Amino acid sequence: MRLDVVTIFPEYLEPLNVSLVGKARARGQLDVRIHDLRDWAHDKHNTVDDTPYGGGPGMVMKPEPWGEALDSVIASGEGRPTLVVPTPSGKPFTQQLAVELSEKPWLVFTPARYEGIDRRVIEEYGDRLDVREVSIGDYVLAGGEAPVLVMVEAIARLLPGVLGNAESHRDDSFAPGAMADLLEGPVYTKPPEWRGRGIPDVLLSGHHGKIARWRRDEAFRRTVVNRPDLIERTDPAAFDKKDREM
Ligand code: 6GU
Repeated sequence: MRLDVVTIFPEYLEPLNVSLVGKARARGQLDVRIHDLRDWAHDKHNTVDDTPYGGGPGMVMKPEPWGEALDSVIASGEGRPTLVVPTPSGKPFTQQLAVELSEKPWLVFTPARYEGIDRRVIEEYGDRLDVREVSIGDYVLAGGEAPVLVMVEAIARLLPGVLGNAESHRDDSFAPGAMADLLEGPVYTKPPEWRGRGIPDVLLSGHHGKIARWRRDEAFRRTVVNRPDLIERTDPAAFDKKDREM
């Protein structure tokens, strides 16, 4: 998969050199290209923002540098990328969207600072490309760079061969399947006693059926406490008798 990011803070994307995403790049599973938007701002001060029409606080990112940047990035590859526009006004970034985006060959991210990008840029590329305006949650960040880091990590770990073990995302919270819409439960490792605290006996029992039941109960309990909205939106048929007794 190819990923391009156009930003006024290329150094903000340096974490993409590290850990899972960094290793996927080193292995050639991900081709990540970071671009400085100011390379396409041609005045003396490399200006990329201006005051909003209609007044109001803050600044708006000018359309011309974005247009030149995106034309250049698009022309540098084969076919049409999917354009991912991070904005608190976008549709929610969910595991389902991460899966969908992980199946695309080429994504271009346009993290903005200030009050966002001149609307005409989104309209212009919306006529030519699949454009997704996406928010990572109900809070406001100063710019889209941190959301790009979040989205790229969520997408990259879904690519074939990026996670060590092919089973590693089967039980993820929000993964489709038997535990759909339940959060993951607690996990334990050695030592068997730490500061007077032991391990639930069932995990030491070797009884796989009982362990699976315990994990489901813990997942259910955690979901009721932390995310009752997930229980509400789930088809009651997804729950069994034991769940209902909890
Ligand atoms: Cl994608 N951008 C900004 N600036 N703030 C956000 C966001 C995105 N998602 C949630 N808050």
